[in-house]
Parts: sequence; structure tokens; C-alpha cells
Amino acid sequence: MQTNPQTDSDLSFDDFKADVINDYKIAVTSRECSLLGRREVLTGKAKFGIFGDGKEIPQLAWAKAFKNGDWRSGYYRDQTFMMAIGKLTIQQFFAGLYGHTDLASEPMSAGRQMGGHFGTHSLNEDGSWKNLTAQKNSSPDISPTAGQMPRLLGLAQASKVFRNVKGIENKTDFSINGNEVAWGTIGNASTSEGLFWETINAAGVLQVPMVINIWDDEYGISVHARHQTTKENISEILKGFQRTEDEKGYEILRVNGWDYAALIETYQKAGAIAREEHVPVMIHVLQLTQPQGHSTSGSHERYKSEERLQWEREFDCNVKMREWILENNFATEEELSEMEKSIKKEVRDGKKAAWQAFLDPQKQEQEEAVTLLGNLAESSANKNFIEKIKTDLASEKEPLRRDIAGAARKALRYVVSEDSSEKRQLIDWIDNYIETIQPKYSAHLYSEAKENAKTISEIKPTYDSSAEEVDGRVVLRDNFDAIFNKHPEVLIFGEDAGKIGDVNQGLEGMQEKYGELRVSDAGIREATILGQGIGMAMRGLRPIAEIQYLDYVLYCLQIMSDDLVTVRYRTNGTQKAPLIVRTRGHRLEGIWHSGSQMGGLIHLLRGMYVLVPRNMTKAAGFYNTLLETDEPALIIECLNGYRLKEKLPTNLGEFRTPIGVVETVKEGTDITLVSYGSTLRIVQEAAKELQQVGIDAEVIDVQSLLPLDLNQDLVESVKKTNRLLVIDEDVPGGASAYILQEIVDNQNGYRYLDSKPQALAARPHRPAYGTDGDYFSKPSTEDVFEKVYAIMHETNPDDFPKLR
Ligand SMILES: Cc1ncc(C[n+]2csc(CCOP(=O)(O)OP(=O)(O)O)c2C)c(N)n1
Ligand SMILES: [Mg+2]
Repeated sequence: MQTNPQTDSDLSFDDFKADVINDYKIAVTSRECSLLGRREVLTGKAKFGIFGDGKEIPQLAWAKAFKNGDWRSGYYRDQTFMMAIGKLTIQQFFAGLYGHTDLASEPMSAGRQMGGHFGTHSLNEDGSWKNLTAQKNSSPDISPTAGQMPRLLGLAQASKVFRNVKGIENKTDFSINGNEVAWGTIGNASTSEGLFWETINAAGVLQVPMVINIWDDEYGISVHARHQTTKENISEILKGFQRTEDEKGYEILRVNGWDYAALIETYQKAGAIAREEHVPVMIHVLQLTQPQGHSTSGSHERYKSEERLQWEREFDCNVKMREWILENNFATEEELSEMEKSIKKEVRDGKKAAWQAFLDPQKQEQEEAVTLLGNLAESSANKNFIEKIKTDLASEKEPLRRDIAGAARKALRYVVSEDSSEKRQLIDWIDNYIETIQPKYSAHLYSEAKENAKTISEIKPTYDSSAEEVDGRVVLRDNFDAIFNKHPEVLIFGEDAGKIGDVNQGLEGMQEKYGELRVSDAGIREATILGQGIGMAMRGLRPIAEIQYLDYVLYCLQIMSDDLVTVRYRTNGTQKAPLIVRTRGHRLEGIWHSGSQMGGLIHLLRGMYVLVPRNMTKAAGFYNTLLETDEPALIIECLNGYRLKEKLPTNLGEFRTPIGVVETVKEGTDITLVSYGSTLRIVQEAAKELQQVGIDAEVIDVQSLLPLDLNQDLVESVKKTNRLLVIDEDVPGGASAYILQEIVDNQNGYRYLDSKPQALAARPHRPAYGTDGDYFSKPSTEDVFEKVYAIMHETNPDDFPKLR
């Protein structure tokens, strides 16, 4: 705290002055980085630059209000803030620009993300949590504008949960009595996105400690506020959210982005309201500028008037702070000039060091490859060709890894019919090179920690001899009861998930038992339900986000695809969000309650698990397994299975469905039928009917689409039956094609096939509403029967004469 030297007795005037000067130093350093960063892109060393120039001063004020344990969820303009909280150095800034793949040099993402995408480390190298209340935290940025908003809501809500839920008080590595504030940043133009509005409304309803900063520079790339925002003023049109004495809402604050003293006061106030009262705050920071335009992709002279450009020069926040320092005699002109000069040098030196650190390992790798290529040339009949590859590579002053690997791999083509120790050495080097370098670009898509879901083995459900047959939803409900009992950090939320215990009563009575914070109703806002889950999972809770129907997952698919599934990958394993997403789908009735868009989902959701249990016992077992692991997952319960009878297990909360393991539900010798979810029951029915005409089908439930058949059991069945049909209710070319490729190609199933491998999927449209809509849109028992029969007819027309 150092807002006002006249009233703040804890801080001497000299201390205050030193603090101001130090802030100015950070602002100038940050600006120099932006200026030099742009030049690095223009000279080709970096590919793209987007910087925080013109937004420095408010970020200094924000950093002063930001405490240990707090969280940031922001966007690419926040470099000054990251510097001010001590999480970004000059050298790291440039390492980010170059895409340096070493985490020690580029701690934000080890080159996975473009510069300007920030994040801190929540995990130790072994994947265990750090003490997050002893450090300042930033969740990892994503590029889609406003995509940071849903996660921000969850980061803030976690504090509310920690403050109010019993049984988790001892988790002080994650929260100390919910005193942590989640701070967001967003550009003025990005407030046009639906995600912004959805989040603002939800945070107002939930009353969580969230402070959203709106950096307003009047533009979104070239598009002026008059095309973006009603009345060209976001805080003006959000006025209705302002809390009053009688009604909860937001505290809305406005401040000019160049007014250092006012900014400090505003941020202290915002932090205190959010932290102490758990009330959301909005700070509209006006009159910001873009000294270098939006990014390195263009120049703002093309779309800003000369008057505007002139105004931006005058109201540049760094210029204004400098004037203010001089007016108040905190430093002299000479002192500031001297400081600015030495910062210029510091930034230049940092940039050089970053480039050197980026290039050195690659030069070393280049040298190794050049030596080996030289040796190979000497020993080969194709010396001249190889020599040319070698000299081309050697002449690269700034070699990229694709140049190095490319040269080495191409050279092998010239010695394809030769054998020499030089050739074997080069092959070994290439193999080793790819093995060591590839993980820099591919590691940490999934958990590499020891509680990896794939290492959790099955525990079968156990039953009393007199086990009751109950509705499937009862198995789920009683299992959730056991889960809530066993894991105080688990909470579930979604539309109708609270009071009525979800639309199918799988949570019946749970809210009464575990309270409104752990089992809660949410507004109709799928993207932020998902975001709540991401944010809370990042803060050590185990949220289950319920999306009412699979069909409405599309509303949050962008957040799942862009944010959730990339958390681990884009932070190079330094953060995680083990969120479970619960939904229900597959065949029921009509266009929007029969969804089974599994192909679309598995392609967009690499980085999480996609699980398709055929009944509620299997589903319950998946929840139990996932809570032992640290991986995000989507579980799709069968919408038509809640009222089907299942036996009630005795080891509720304990039995586990293994992930990535297929199950043979009927053995057979003539053909392998592979399916999952609701369609599996149809396949089982067809298999019975096929048996009656002498066709003995083996039926396999894949259960888990991501990951799929880790033990490669599917091909074992094909080895036995030599025939294969994959059946699902997705569109043609969807998940059935994905399963087929796994068996035929990845598992080399083609070697064992005596008939053409086939897929039977739904029609390429969604089903009409009436009961017959299903029959005429998705595979029926007759469809499966006839398809299998046709395959058998082709093989053996005598025993299986043509059906029709
Ligand atoms: C969903 C999405 N659409 C478009 C873009 C391309 N884009 C990047 S930044 C930007 C403008 C953002 O303007 P504003 O929110 O005002 O932030 P500023 O850059 O002005 O700080 C756009 C359109 C994007 N990143 N994401
Ligand atoms: Mg803007």
C-alpha cells in the first residue's frame, strides 16, 4: 500500500518515491521490450508480435493490489503486469517471442504459445501441486478473444467454495479462507463476445471475488468502438449491474489509464471489495492507446485519423506518468533520461542473451549433423549429393531444427543401397534426435504423472446375493452419494442439478444432504458452466460440470476445445484442470435429444478423455476412476438408460471402470461387432437374433473413445473371427470410421480379414421427432442383422442365401 504519502503513515515519503520510480522503471522496461520486440519480428527473428505498449500504467497499479494466492485470467496485453509481479524477465519476454522450447528459458509455455500468452507454474516437475497460496498465479492465456472469461469465473468461484464449504479448510495450499481474488483482463472490443456477457451475468449472480479489467483503447484491431459497443461505452451500458444498498450486483469503477495516482487508488479499492466482501468488481480503464498499433501484422496509420494519432501520442500512459513524476519532483529530467538510457541497454542485452540461448543448442545440433553428413559423404558413392546437403546445412547461420532433421533424413535416400558404419551412425543419430526433440513439441497432451488414468486398474462392482434390481439412475445417485462423502473437494453444478437432483434424478436428494454450494443449480449458460469447472479444477477442487444434454455441449465445445483440453499441453505440463464433464445423450427422440456427435467431439477434444459407458454402473465406475486421477474427461451417460434396471452394487464409490479398456460382452467366432453407448444394446439384440440363424457374433463394447483400446484387444477378436463390423449412431465417417481405422490400420487388423471391414452408422441427418424417427435414422436391430447377414452371405451363400 502506498497510495497517498500524506495519509499513509506506514510509508515514508522516500519509500513512496522509490516505489514510484521503480514502477516507472518497469513501465519503461516493458515499453522498450515492445519496441524492440516489434523490430525482432520485422527483421524475421520472431514470427509474430503482439505487445502491451500503451497499457503499462494500469498494470502497475493492478500488480500492487494483486496478492499471493490471487489469480489472473487475461489476454496478450499484460506483459507489464507479469513483469511487475516478478514473473517475466526481459530475457524470458524475448524467449517467448522466439518460441524457445526450453521451459527454463521460456517459462510461460516453452514455446508452445506465441509471445504475450502468459501463465505461471502450478505443478512441480513430478506433476504434484505447488503451494499456490504462497505465489502469484496466472492461468494460461488462450488466443480466442474473451475465451479467458469463463475460466475467470471458476477461478473466482473457487474462493467462495473454499470460504464456505466444510471439510476443505485444511487445503491451505489452494486457499486461505477464500481470500484470493481472481483478476481478469479483456480488451474493449472483445466485450462484444457472448462469453463476456455470459460471464458478467454469472459472476453477478454467484457473487464471487472477481475483478474484471477492461482495457479500453477504443479499437479492436482496426474496428472502432462505434461498430463494437452500444453507446461506445461498455461501463455505461453495464450500469444496471451496479449493486445498490438493497440489491446485489457489481461495483463498477471507471478510471483513466494514464492517471497513475487515480489508478492506484482504484485498484486498492477494487481488491478490497472483492477480497473482503466477495463482490465482483468491474474496472473500466479508459483512454488507453496503442503506440505501435495492434500487432506486428499491420500499421494503425491505415485506420486512425491524424487527430487520434496525435492524441495517442499525448496521452500515452508512460508519457503521462513521466510528466507526473516531474511535476511532483520525484525525479529530475536528467535522472529519468539516464534511467531510460540504461534500460534501453538492459533490454538490448536481454534480447541478445535470449537469442543466444535460443540458438546455441540448435547450433550444437547442426554441428553434430554436419559432422555425420561429412563422414557419410566420404564413405558413399553418392558423395557429391551428400556433400551438397552438408554444405547447405553448414551454411545456415541460424539453423532451425527442421533444417537439421530434414538434411539428415534426406541424405539417407542417397545411401539406400549402401551399408557402412557412417550410415548406421547417422541413422542412430536421427532416431535419437527425433526421440529427444519430438517431446519438446508433443509432450504433456495427457498427464505424465503417476496418477495417470491409464495406470488405475479395474475394481469390479460387488453384489449381495440378494442384490436389488433398481433403475439405473439409482445406481448413479447412490454412487454420487458415496463420492460426495468420500471426497469433500468434489462439487457438481448444472442446469437443474441442484434442487430437483438433475433432470433424470441421478442427484436426487444430494443438495439437501451436501448443501447448495456442492450440488447446485446453474443458469442456462453452458460455456460458463464449463468455465466454472476449469477455474475450480485449476485451484485444486474436483468439479463436475453438468451439461444437461449432449446436444448442448456445442455451446461449450469451444471452451472445451480451446481451453480445457489444451491446458496441460499449452503450459508444457505446468498446469492442469482435471475437470469432469457430465452429460447425457445418444438415441432418444428428436433432433435435439438424440445427439451422438462423437466423431466431432473426439476430434476436437484431444487432450481429455471421452467416455461412453453403456449403462449407469459403468458410468458410475468411470466417475470413481477419474477421481483417482488428474485428467479431464467427458462422460456421456445413455439418455435412454436411466429407467432400465441394473443391480445395485455394494461397493459404491469404490468400484472402477478402467479407462481405455474394451469389454467383450458376448463371445463369438464368425464376426466381430464393435460398438458403444446406447447402440450397444441394439447390437446385443441383433447378435441374439443372428445366433438363431447360425451366425455366432462376438460383441465388443469399446467404452472409451479417447483413449481407445490401449491394450489393442480389438485386433485379437478380428484374428479369431476374420470379419469386422463397427456400428454406431454417429454420422457416416464419424466415430465408427475412427474405430475402424484403429483396428484396420493401427492394429494391423487388415492382415486377418477375410471380408471387407465395414462401418454401419446413422443417416447423415438428425432423427425426426416421433418414435419412428429413431428407426429410420439410426441403425436398428434389423439394420445390424441384415448388414451382418450380407457379409456372411458373401462368404457362404449356401448356408446364408440372399435375404432380399
Ligand atoms: C474469437 C476471435 N476472433 C478474432 C480474433 C482476432 N483478434 C485478435 S485481437 C482482436 C481485437 C481485440 O481487440 P480488443 O479486445 O479491443 O483488444 P486490444 O487488442 O485492443 O487490446 C481480434 C479481432 C481472435 N483472436 N479471437
Ligand atoms: Mg481495444
